[in-house]
Amino acid sequence: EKNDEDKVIAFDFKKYMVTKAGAINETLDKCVSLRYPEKLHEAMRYSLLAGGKRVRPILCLAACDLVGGSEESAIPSACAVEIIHTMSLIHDDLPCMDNDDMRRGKPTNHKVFGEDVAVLAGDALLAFAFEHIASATKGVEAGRVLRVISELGKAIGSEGLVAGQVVDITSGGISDVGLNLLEYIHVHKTAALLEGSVVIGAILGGGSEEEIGRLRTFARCIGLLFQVVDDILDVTKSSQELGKTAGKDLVADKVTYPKLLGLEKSREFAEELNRQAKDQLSVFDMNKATPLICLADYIAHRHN
Ligand code: GRG
Repeated sequence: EKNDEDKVIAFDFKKYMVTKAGAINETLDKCVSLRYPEKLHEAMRYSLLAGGKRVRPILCLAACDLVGGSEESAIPSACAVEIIHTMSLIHDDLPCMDNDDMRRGKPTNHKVFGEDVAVLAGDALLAFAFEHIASATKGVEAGRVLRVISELGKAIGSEGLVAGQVVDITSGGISDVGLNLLEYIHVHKTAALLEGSVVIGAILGGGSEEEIGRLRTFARCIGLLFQVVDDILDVTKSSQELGKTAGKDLVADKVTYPKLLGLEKSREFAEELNRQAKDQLSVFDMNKATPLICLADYIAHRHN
C-alpha cells in the first residue's frame, strides 16, 4: 500500500493524445467551416484537417490543466496555435521558400489550389487564429486574454518564427552556420511557437508568474529538443531510405546538429535538454505533471 503522497496514477499516454487530438480536430472542423468563398475555405480546411500530430495544442491544454485551469478555457487558443502552425507550413512549402510537393502525406496546398490561393489561405488562417482567441475564449479574465494575444503575436513575428525562417533562408550553407546561429534558427523557427503554446496555456489556466516562468523554460528546452531530434531523424531516416530525399539540394546544404556535433554528441545534447525540461516540472504535483513529462519523452523519442 502506498500512502497518498507517492501514489502514482497509471497514465495512458496514447489514449491521452488520441482524446486531446480528437477534441482539437472536432473544434477545428467546426470553426473553419466550408462556406463562401468555397475555394478559399476548402484550401484552409485541406491543410488544417490533414492530420498533424497536434503537439502544440496538446501542450497548450496540458499546461493549462497543470496550473489548475479548465480545458474549455484553453481550447480556442489551443486551436489557434495549430491554425498558425498550419499556415506556417503552407507558406513554408511554397516554391519561393522550401518548394515542397508533399506535406502530412498529401500534396502540398499550392500543388492542389495554386500558389495564389495557398498564400491567401495562409493569410486567412493567420487572421482567423487571433480573431478566434479574442471571440471564442470564455471564462478567462480579459487581461489574461490580451496577454495571450500579445504572447502569441511576439512568438510568431519578426522576433520569433518569422525571424527564424528569415535567418534560415538567408544564411549560407555549412561554411557559415556555426552552433550559435543554428541554435538561433531552431529556437526561433521551431521553439518559439512551442514555447508560446505552453505559455499561453499557463496564462489561460491562471498560473502564477513563477509557474508561467517555469513552463516557459520547460517549453524552450523541449522546443530545441524537438528540432535536435528532427535533425537526428533526418540523418537516420535518409540513411535508411536512401534516395528518397536525394536530388534536393537543400538537404545536402542544410546545417544540422549531427553535421556540427556528430550523431553521438547530438543524442547526448537531446537527452540533456529533456533532463533540463523535466527539472522545471519538479515543483508541480507529480500526477498533474505526468502529461507534460510524457510529451517531453514523446518529443525526445519520436520516430517521425
Ligand atoms: C507564422 C506569420 C507566420 C509566417 C510563417 C514560413 C514561415 C513563416 C515559417 C516556417 C516555419 C517552419 C516551417 C518551421 C518548422 C516547424 C516544424 C518543426 C514543423 C514540423 O512540425 P510537426 O512535426 O508537424 O509538429 P505536424 O505535421 O505533425 O504538425
